[in-house]
Amino acid sequence: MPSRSMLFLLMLSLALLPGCPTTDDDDSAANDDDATSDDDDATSDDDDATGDDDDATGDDDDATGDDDDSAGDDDDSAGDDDDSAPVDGDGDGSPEGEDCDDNDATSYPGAIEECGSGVDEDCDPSTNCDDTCLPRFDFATSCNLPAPALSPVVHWDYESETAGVISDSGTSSTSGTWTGTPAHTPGFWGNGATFDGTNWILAGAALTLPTDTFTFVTWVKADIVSDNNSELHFLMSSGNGSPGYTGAGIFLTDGEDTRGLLEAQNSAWESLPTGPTICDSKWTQVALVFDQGTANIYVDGAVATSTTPFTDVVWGARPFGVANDPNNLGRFFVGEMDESKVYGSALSANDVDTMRAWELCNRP
Ligand SMILES: [Ca+2]
Ligand SMILES: [Ca+2]
Ligand SMILES: [Ca+2]
Ligand SMILES: [Ca+2]
Repeated sequence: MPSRSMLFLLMLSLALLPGCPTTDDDDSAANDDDATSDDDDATSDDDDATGDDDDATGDDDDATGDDDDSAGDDDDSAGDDDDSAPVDGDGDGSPEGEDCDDNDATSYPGAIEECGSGVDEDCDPSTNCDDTCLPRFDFATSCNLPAPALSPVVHWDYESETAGVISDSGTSSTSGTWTGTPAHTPGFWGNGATFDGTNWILAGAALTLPTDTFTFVTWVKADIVSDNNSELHFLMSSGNGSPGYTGAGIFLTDGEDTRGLLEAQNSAWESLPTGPTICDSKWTQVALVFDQGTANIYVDGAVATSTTPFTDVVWGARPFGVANDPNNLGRFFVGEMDESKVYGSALSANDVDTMRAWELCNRP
């Protein structure tokens, strides 16, 4: 019969036999020094290597690419945000971060600008038509058009003048001299010119233009309630009235009405075609196009065509000018103009439209 001491030694030797598993980490070190896949120490770090997150610290310290903790951040490296779906607060299809106003479903990248809304619909502050008469303008689509390939005879941009003389970037180099005080104010494109009834600009002579095809076009902004309320407030004119029944021009009447002036001296013909109206105190494009007897007046793409039969214009000797009639200086214009141009050809409706769109898209 084994003694008591022999029994103790037997039990001790069984316990020390190799291969007998120890399932708990029963030391006091901070490492998990067993080989099982659980983290059975108490130090709150995950010190095993099995790839599962079996601690309680709330961070995802494995490398499996999933976000298996409960924190609100995406702390894996899989490239997707697997914590939560993208937020589109206003349901306009543009998620938070991309949408400039995720509480307004009318604003998102690529939306069409509503002019005068005071809202940046297309999420691009540089594209804005609020100061124009247009109801809306699609910058995303219209601004893919190329620049119109047109060479004006005269282009007065009103950016500045030297000693009261405004230079011309058109092919005729027709400079103009201010009567009264020059007034350059922020216009449609850079600076424009402001006319108060005591100032206007005249060139030294009439323009040399074809008698059967030409175009006058300018941006205009005028108070249609307070100003230009009588007849004949000239925007642009050339060769008008010397001798009588010569030249051409475009003017405002009764505040908002546009009209053309076409004179043919040989038969003492005069035609005063009526165009569309302008709106109040916002920039609008106005054009008079004469094309072999037909006169078209455009206001922001709306057109009125004169059906009055007319022959070629006869150019007289009165100088080209803006904001007054060189034949009668009581016919002044009150308001603002910018980018006034004359062409020695009849622009098409598409030419006029394309020019307006290009200038809207590219103005500084
Ligand atoms: Ca929005
Ligand atoms: Ca807007
Ligand atoms: Ca915009
Ligand atoms: Ca300008």
